Amino acid sequence: MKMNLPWVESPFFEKILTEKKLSPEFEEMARTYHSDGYIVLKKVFSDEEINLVIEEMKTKGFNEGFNFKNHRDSNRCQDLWEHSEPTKNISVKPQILSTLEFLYDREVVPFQTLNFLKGSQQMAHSDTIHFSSLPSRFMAGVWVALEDVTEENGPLFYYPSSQKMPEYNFNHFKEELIDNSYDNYHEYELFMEELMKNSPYEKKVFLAEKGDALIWSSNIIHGGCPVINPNSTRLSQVTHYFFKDCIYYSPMSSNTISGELLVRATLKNMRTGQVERSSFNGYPTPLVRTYKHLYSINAHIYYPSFVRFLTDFFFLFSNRGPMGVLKVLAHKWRVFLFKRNLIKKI
Ligand SMILES: O=C(O)CCC(=O)C(=O)O
Ligand SMILES: [Fe+2]
Repeated sequence: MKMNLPWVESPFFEKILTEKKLSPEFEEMARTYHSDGYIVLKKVFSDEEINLVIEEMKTKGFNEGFNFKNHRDSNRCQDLWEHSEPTKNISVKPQILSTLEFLYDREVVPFQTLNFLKGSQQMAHSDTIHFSSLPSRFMAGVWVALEDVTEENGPLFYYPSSQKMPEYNFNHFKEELIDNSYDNYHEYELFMEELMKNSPYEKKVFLAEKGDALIWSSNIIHGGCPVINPNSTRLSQVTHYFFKDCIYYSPMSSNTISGELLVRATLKNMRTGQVERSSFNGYPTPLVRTYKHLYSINAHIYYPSFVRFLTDFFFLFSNRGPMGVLKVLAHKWRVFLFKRNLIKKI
């Protein structure tokens, strides 16, 4: 029975597993991922691969003199891969990509890296608050130890099997019908903390050795333990992955009650360097911009196309300039050809 879910999260998992006729090793991997929501791959990366990344973190990611266009603070830098081949190589390592494609049965789209100097000490959360997909759950994270992790330097923690819970966002506990924003994030963290205290799930920590990787499913609850030794480092790299042919959005900045979603319009596929466009299972999706970066998926309400064109044009022009307008026009042209069966893929 096919569903709009990754097969490893499907209620028909056992049946699909039998049909796949996998080797015992792969069967075991799929079973663990299905039940626990994560798997550990030991020693995937060599010291050489990792030491190159550590060097780039020093000379680029955390070097104030280096011109870095993405977000960074004293402990965390985002999308170092755009400036660093070794960082990108960790994310696109064939063994990681093929494992993800085995688990999700769709082409994988690596789209974000985070490099940490020290333990993040982040409170419990599910990454689906930041990145989600439609069909849901086509997202995964890979956490890589760039040095050994102990109880001292703030290991990653996680709650096995917690991915089976619903995907919570602000609209599950806020009374008003609001547009969400980062300002509400701490409330979400407090909600999650309370939720996990009252849940049957048990906290585990990942005492990784340099070169180990942990693949986690989109909705597993995780965070960073307190750093006991304040002088310790905890060098690590996280990559977030989506999968092809989904609508990619951020629940944290969406209004999930009114169905207005912050659809990611600038998601860059690390494998191609190209923007990855949203679609629902490969079918073009009628997105109507309702306010700033919010979109409603709407096939029926009459919205004269010239009005849509004008509002989109002014919005795009003021946010992304003439090149942004050209790129969207090129995309619309491909959608036009796709609808007429003149091309197979958008
Ligand atoms: O590395 C950690 O401590 C947590 C990182 C995390 O939550 C993430 O990157 O999604
Ligand atoms: Fe996270």
